[in-house]
Amino acid sequence: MGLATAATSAETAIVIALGSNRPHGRHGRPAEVVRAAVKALGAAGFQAGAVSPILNTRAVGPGGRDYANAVMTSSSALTPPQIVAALKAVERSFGRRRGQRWGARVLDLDLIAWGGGVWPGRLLWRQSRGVAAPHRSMHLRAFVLAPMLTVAPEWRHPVIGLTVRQMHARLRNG
Ligand code: PH2
Ligand code: MG
Ligand code: MG
Repeated sequence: MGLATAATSAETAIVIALGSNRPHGRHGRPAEVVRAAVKALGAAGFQAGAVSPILNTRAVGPGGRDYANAVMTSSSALTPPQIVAALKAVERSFGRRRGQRWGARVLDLDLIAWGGGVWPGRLLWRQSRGVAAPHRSMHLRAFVLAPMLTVAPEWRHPVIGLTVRQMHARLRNG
């Protein structure tokens, strides 16, 4: 499936993106929040395979503070909706509340890739509005592709057909 993570046969290699652009009362600055989140994800059943460097990135979208962004590989036997529910529980444990505006969040955890799988299926992937894997806009986001280049450069997007390396190059070349 193109990820370096060792997965048992019942499990699928996954990629999770981490982002923070607000300090946390206990963990501190966004980069420390991301580091703490990798540990919390391990405790929640998503043991880290490879973790990218934590990059400082300009906020995309409504003006906000810079983000600390990273991605990590893991593996899971859960379905994407179950994985996303578990990620939301970790976000809540870091104090994230629904309704926070887009530009400011103490912790954002997104499911980016679910092996070579497509959820909820190839025919529905583009238009469905619920959980999707791969993440619907991962191929457009440098703050996902740049860290992913360091841990899963050869992962191939099962709908778009390009590797992370190719998607990243395409972004840069406009
Ligand atoms: N996440 C967003 C919106 N904008 N910008 C950066 N640089 N990094 C993010 O993780 C990010 C963002 C919504 O999830
Ligand atoms: Mg996000
Ligand atoms: Mg999110």
